[in-house]
Amino acid sequence: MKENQQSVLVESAARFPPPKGVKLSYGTAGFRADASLLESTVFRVGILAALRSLKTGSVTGVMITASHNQVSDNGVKVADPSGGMLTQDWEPFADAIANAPDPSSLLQLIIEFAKKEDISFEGGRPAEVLLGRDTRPSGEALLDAAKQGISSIVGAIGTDMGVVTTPQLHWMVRARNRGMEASESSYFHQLSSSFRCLMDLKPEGIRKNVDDNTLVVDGADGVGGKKLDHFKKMLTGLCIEVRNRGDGMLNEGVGADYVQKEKVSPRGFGPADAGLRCASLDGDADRLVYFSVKLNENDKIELVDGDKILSLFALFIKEQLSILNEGESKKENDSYRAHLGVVQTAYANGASTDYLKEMGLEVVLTPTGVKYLHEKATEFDIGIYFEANGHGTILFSEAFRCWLESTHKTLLSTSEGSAKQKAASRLLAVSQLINQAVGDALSGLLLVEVILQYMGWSICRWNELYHDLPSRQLKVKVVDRTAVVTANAETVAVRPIGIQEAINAEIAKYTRGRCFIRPSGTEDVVRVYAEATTQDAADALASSVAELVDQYLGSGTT
Ligand code: 16G
Ligand code: MG
Repeated sequence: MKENQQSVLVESAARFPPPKGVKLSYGTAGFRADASLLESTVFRVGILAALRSLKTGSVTGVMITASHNQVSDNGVKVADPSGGMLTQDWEPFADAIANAPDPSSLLQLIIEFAKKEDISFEGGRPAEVLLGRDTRPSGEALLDAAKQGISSIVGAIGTDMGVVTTPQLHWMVRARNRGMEASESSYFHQLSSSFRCLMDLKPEGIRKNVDDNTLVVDGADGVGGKKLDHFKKMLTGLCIEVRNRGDGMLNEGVGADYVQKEKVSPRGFGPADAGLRCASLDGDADRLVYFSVKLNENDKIELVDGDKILSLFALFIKEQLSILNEGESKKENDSYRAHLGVVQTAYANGASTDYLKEMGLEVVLTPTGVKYLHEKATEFDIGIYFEANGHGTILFSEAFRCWLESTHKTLLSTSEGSAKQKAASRLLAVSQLINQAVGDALSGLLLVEVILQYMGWSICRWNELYHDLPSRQLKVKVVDRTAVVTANAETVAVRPIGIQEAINAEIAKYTRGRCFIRPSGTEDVVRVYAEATTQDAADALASSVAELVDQYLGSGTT
């Protein structure tokens, strides 16, 4: 590294001293903390994103958001050139630079890392980073810190994409690296035209349910509600009413995380909405859940969570594949048997996993956290992944998309059944509509809506696909949550020694009992999840296992 580059780094780092006595770590979803603590971290993440761009010769992204956290928090994460999450190999470097105590130790870390990764600061394509932020008031100052971090790598360019949802920023990074236009209008154009295409391909004669014309969306008082309120004008065939568009307090009594965890209606929804189809986005619009308000039961709701969104998607995709493959089994070589798989975590309701397996689908579990599910889903031709909390998408492999495009062309030019050609068109449109970079509440919502119309289903009919097993989640405060070590996608606790046997003994007391523990990646607690055939049984199983956690690891259930 040339001297000039070294001095620019040291001088600019001196403007962003790290907060004293705070240790930050790049958790499941980047760095998150009270916004007042984050300037130096965001500055350093700007450097990291520029280095990642230099290393890969592609555009990367920085998103400033704390998702569903309270408004006084903020956070930052990096989008890799694929549009997905930052490669896990770079996370330890992110931790190291965020915690470097002064400019010279920061410089030292960068020099060593650049050497190890063979990053060249001269001659190659200059680094370019796309920047986005959500609606938090702290976002503007943090964006400036990120820009200064980027420009402390000489020649690097930071392009501000403005206030965007997390999935929009990831989509733009992916688009730029594929030579496409990376703007909000191109994002909306792609979504609305693929939605239109799917709407035009609805089967004739599906009974239109007049009660189901309107979708009411809780925008969490965040960026997603604002964007959807603007975007809905570009959509035909769907009537959307957006509430909580940003006038109230972000994430307070609103949003997908609140609705899914508390199982109650968000602020601004009430008994008058009973029976309506409602959806809720989280603070940065990468999570989506549906719900309907129960009649005469105050704020109680029927929750239609990520598992059910996944099941609806799987049903639709499987149907299109069967249409496409009809009668093809006897022919040789001309039929591509798409490998369809679904990815869930241990939090997926057992009834959903049973339902998917009964459909004949391959179901794989991964640990909690989008980066794990996403990675696994790329192993399929079509990989559908969802967390119960509403974060997920459908990934199409490049090979399958190419096959689909050429099959579609062939089907268009021959007289072969138009049903097949329509199925191919639908799958192609889904691959355009559903965000390939990351879970996206806006694109997910449009796909749900078009499938419900295709099936002629109300939200109640959809919710009847299967009945969730009663479940309970608890968290236990412990001295050291890292003392819990899990295996098999968090379904087994291998540490502390003996705890799994004790948990198994509790599970054995209940019909269809299932229970696991895991250390949280975002809070200083151990989480307990229990499931059984009745709510009382699930509650009892969860509390007895929480007691075990307390016995093995110490101090108090919250
Ligand atoms: C983060 C993850 C989410 C996961 C949650 C678990 C991303 C973008 N978000 O919000 O996928 O479900 O953490 O939180 O990866 P926990 O570890 O505290 O239970
Ligand atoms: Mg989020």
